[in-house]
Amino acid sequence: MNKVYLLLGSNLGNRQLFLQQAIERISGQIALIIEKSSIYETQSWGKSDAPDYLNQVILLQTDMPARLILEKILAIEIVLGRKREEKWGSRTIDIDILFYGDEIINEPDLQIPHPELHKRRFTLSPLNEIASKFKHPGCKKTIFELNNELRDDLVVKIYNFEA
Ligand code: PH2
Ligand code: MG
Ligand code: MG
Repeated sequence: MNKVYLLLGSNLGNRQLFLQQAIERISGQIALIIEKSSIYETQSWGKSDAPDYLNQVILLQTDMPARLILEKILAIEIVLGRKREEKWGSRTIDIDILFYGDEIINEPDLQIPHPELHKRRFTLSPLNEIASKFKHPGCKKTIFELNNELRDDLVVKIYNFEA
């Protein structure tokens, strides 16, 4: 079984509900979720005028091949109203594969580990909460180390739910 870490993100509509609906569909269609980080509210990275995101990292344990996981998450994104219009455009839901065990995959449409994860506080903060000892299979550093070396000034804070 592989440890698969996914990043969820939403900055349009009822953000918290989109994360919750993504989690329900992922656990029904891909694999049971072993662990979830807190939800973080994060400043938009790459596009400063976009609304703040909610981000969350989840851990699955599965033998499902990475490509099949990718197909399923793309289908879930579409069902939850994702429209792809511009790079880094606002979205109801984005689901990214961060790690697939210690595998390194480099294909045009599937790159694992996620090639930008070490540069982004909105990814490393939730990841560090549940996977600080996990070693990045490319650079061999732990998430804890990557998080300490990170230079990203965008604001990332734990989100306090409004009931
Ligand atoms: N996703 C992006 C681009 N920028 N910024 C934040 N805060 N959170 C994201 O999930 C995010 C982003 C591209 O996928
Ligand atoms: Mg993304
Ligand atoms: Mg994506």
